Amino acid sequence: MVTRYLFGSPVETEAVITPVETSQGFPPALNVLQQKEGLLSFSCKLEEEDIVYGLGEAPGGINKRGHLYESFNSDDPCHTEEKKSLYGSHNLIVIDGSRHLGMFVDCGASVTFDIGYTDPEVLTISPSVGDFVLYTIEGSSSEDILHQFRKIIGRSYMAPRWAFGFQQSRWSYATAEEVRSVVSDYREHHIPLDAVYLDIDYMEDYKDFTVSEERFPEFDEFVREMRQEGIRLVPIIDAGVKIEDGYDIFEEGKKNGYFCKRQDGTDFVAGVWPGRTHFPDFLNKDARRWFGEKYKCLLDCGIEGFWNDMNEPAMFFTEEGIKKVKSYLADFDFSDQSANHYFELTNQASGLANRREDYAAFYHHIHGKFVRHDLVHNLYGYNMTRAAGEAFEKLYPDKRLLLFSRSSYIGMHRYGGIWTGDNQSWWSHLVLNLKMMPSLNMCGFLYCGADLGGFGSHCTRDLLLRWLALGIFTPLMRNHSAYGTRRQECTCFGDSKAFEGIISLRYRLIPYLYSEYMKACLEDRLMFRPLAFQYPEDKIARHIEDQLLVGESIMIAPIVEQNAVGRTVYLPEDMKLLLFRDAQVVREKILSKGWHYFEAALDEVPVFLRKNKLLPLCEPAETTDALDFGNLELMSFNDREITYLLYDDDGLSKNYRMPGNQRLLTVKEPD
Ligand code: MIG
Repeated sequence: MVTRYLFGSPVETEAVITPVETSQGFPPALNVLQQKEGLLSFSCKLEEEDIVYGLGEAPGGINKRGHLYESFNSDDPCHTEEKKSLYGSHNLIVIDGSRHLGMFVDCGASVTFDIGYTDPEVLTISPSVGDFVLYTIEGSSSEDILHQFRKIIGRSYMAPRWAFGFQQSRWSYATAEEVRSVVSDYREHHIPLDAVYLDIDYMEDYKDFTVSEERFPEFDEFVREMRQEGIRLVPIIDAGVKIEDGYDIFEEGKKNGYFCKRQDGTDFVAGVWPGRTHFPDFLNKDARRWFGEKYKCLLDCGIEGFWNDMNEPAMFFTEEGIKKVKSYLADFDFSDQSANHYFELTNQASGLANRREDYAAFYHHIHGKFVRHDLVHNLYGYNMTRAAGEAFEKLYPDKRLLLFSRSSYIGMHRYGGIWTGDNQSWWSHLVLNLKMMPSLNMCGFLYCGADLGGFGSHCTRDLLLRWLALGIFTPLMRNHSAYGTRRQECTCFGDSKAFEGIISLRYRLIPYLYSEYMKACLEDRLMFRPLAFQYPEDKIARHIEDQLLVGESIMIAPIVEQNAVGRTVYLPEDMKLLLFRDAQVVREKILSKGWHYFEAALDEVPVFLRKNKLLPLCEPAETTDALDFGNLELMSFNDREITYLLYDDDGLSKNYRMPGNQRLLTVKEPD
């Protein structure tokens, strides 16, 4: 049962789209505290056995207990353990243990979640403003609660099937020639590949919806050429619009008042990649329609997918910030030799980016109201992606396009997916990728993934191989790396046979992964689940954080430690270990419920098949378009006749419910 509590008069976020009855008064399950005038906090006791799930894209474990989190979309490329915020704000949590209770704080401003951080036995939620909606969700289990939640926020975005292929990115492939050479390297090494990303350097001076004539001459021809190679190009779109006379996007936005404003009504200015930019007012529906339609120029060139970046929005500096530093420097007292004085000096300059003061210095026009940005900050990236999603719906009502975003809020899950931003080539970020998947699913984000191999820092061969061995299970499977780091394409680490094997296995798994993904979308369920959801009575399974169920048939237990040749795994029931090398099973073993140690070399991928479940595999191919779902090998470990519902559609249109899309696969009882 979902109950809605309204506080003050919040801006409508449209995260929840199914009407929910509003209750007067306070939620009975929570203590309501007055932080200060007009500001409320909600708290409740955590019992020893309670696990707290949720928060989507957040640092920390699957169990969020013990930490402090702040929902405030942040462009912070250093995702260390103590961080409170990342790029998305997904204010859903579920208490699971002594009781089952879900809470969703629908609020575009900062919200703090103290989940047993200050007091290990107390959970406190503190919105930074008095205007918000709180939903409580009661149910028989966490999965039941999450299912109810997903029902009220609406169906998740569904990516086209080609977006399940392997995708290669880098900041940047700056010329058509460079893209061609990446593609031909992959083809030469027989490593499957479906898409190549265009980062900011494809544009003319970082201007949205332009393509550099010099570096990508005859762009539509080039897009066509790549399609013939089986490759889709996916360009980046940044939030900031370059201020430049004669640039149509700038001129139109200025003329129509579509940019965010300062309090005095002038267009707000921030420094980002193109230099001085304006931010489109994505919270204004007219501006949203205008910006969304701009994607058409690239769609008309044959582009079928986009990634929206810098939409927290990220700012490198503002003129106001620089003025402040300048005046600080002008008054700098050289006679004061204290360390604090020195630290203050360095903080001044390094604190220029993404200042909270700057987020409080510009405004949106929302349904006739002038709303200060920091009060709706977390909705910005969501609405940029919504702008694109709504335009696609109009331009191509029956075509699925690829769309995902860096910054997000619940509600955006209806328009696109997420990549989890600027991680690093660190083993700990491989672990973070693993742990984030179920939390993202809980909040409705099913098409997601991390930069495989890590964005920042220099990646090593062993890290990339182990990371890909996890990445082959995530819907978005993209290798991406930052400017200045070592090249990270799978062809850059000597012998590429191991990469070919792991990525080919991904393609063999697509019938299963795509089925499980589509069913999860259509039925408002999770694709990645903590073990606790499937085995609630199993006290050990309840606390396992480095193994996940992927769909109904398999469990994964990735090796996430440098130099490890194997690892221990807990089986909550009898399972069959399938060890793949070169996309073939090279070892298989039925293991009984309990703890086991297994080994897997760098070129091997372990998959645990659940008893009486079926795993369909197709033949590998170099692109998703070449996969044959009609010719499947059925892996099973069964003592009775079993079936599997395969979801298989054209992968491109929106005819999800066609009767022919579901096919029952059967394996007979063994003799
Ligand atoms: O300030 O476009 O997260 O994926 O490669 C960096 C360049 C801007 C941040 C994105 C990253 C992308 C990079 N962008």
